[in-house]
Amino acid sequence: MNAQELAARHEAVNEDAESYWLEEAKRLDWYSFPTTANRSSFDEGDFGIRWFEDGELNVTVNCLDRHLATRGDRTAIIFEGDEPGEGYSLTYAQVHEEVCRFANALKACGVGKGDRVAIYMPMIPEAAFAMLGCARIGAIHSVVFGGFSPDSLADRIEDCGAKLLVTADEGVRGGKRIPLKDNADKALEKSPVEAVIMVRRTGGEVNFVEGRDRWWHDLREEVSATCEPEKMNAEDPLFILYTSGSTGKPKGVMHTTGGYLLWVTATFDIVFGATDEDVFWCTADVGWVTGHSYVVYAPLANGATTVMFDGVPNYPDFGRFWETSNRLGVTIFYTAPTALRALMREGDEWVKQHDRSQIRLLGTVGEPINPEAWNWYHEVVGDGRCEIVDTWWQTETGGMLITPVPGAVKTKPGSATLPLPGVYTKLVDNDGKELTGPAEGNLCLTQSWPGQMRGVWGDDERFFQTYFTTYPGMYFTGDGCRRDDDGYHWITGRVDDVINVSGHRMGTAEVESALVAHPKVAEAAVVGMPHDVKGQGIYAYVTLNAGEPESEELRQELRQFVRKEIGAIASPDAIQFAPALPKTRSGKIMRRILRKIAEGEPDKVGDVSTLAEPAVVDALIKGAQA
Ligand code: 6R9
Repeated sequence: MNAQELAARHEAVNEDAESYWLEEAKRLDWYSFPTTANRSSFDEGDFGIRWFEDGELNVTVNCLDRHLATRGDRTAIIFEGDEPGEGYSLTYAQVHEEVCRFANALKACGVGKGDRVAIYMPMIPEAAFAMLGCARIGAIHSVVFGGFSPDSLADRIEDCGAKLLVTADEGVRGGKRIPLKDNADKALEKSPVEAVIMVRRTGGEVNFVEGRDRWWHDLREEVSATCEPEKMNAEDPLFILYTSGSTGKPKGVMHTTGGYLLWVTATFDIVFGATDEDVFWCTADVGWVTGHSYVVYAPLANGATTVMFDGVPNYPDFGRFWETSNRLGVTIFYTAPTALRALMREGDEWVKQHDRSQIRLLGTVGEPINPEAWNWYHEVVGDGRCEIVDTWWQTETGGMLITPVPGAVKTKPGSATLPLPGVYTKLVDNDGKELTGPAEGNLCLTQSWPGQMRGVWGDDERFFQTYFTTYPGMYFTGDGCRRDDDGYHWITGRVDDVINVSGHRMGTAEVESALVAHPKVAEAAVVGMPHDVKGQGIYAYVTLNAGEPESEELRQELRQFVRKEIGAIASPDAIQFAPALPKTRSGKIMRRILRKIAEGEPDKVGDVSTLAEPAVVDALIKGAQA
């Protein structure tokens, strides 16, 4: 897209948003085309997010059926396993058949419209079949990242009331096996489901519960290869995806059918512009929103070829991304800054060994990209040839909101640049006062967009409370942002109690509650710390029970404990034993102080006079682990 075309879009949506969105809605096939677009309000009195509310469609018809006539033989999914070259391709016709079969298998297990299905899977095509199989029949999927612990899986199954779980015998990552079914069995002891569909991935030995568990390969043979799609209202739920927030347990972010699909379809087209010549590789796992939107839904809705990668960037060596890109003919590559930083420090040779001349566009997502990593991506990976799109968005936003549009927006290393058409940002100070011109503040969105989340599963109040009360009348992203002279946006990171570890969100409250569950721990406070590769690491201050000796072994034990409670991504990078935590006289932990110490800037702790015991701070500074 060129600058004029992009400007025309901005102008059109600014002038008459209703018409613009109804025109955009033509990107999709509807049973019943919507007569209205936006019917949303961020205000307390008539709060609600609604788009295309009288439209009817089915997501899988858009992702699969409508391509069959013209591109049934075109590759839809290229699967690349953990071992280089372990994989295969599937055409649109093949994926269509597998999805119909999966949908019928779900039905055979008693799943119907509106039922919830939990998916705990490796990055194999069956994960996409399961997601799309749900969408075919109007069931609501909730994918749980395969790296999460049995307890985390159990919590999510229980919260959404899943009727069925889709899993695999084992996963394989970096040559190591991951006991998915064992984990699932443990989770199901706590939160049972009626039925389990298990995909054979490794053939490893697993427990099988008669009457509850079914093998996918058996079920697949028993069911028909055709399945009538369910007509869904645009506002019927499509999926729930749990994500961490400032407080409490992860919340079930709910997305619906019409608005979400339109948003991911349009943004994929505008930003990546994939044509029949392209092979698109987004390295995210389907356990995260990036995997939902840009591995599965958006590429397929656009009839593109998408890569599903079940491995890691450093296996069998640090050249994996570039070796595989070359072998599969990848032209558009989309990954997280943390992966780039990890590869960058291994040296350029791993990149240069492999021909990358077919790659035309590079993207990043998940966290701020530091200019060094951006430049390395641009110069070394892209040979200075490819544009880079630094795409800012969130689980809550469904798809990209602030990003360069190739050909139309000049990039600056480290900036996500400008909002897409129909996205309206505002920076405010902590009192909610609008900041104009170049400024740094809290990033808010003043108007709804089709891909916006519709609610927190099972807790309507929490949706409004979490996002719309800090700055009334606006959606608060939880991110800080600097806007420069050109109006470019530079995301500075989370300003709430969310830590972004390797592009994955962790709530400090979650890690704290895991730590205090340990019998030797009296109290814990968790903050983010700068980390060269992960972006942010987890820094935990732990107060032990009286008389409990501090030791390196206990540190290790606590790390393991959190890993077991939540998953490896939550394991603290640093643990400081703290005889006491800095608290106000009313007992509130002063996180600002803990953050500064963890950031290695103890001289910036600021005013400590309101603390109940100011001397605590000196003790903490002496014991800092940074
Ligand atoms: C898509 C995704 C959302 C948080 C978000 C922000 C950070 C994402 C970013 C970025 C700077 C970018 N984030 N993309 N920060 N530049 N291009 O990552 O969703 O897992 O919900 O995380 O990630 O802090 O608020 P999610």
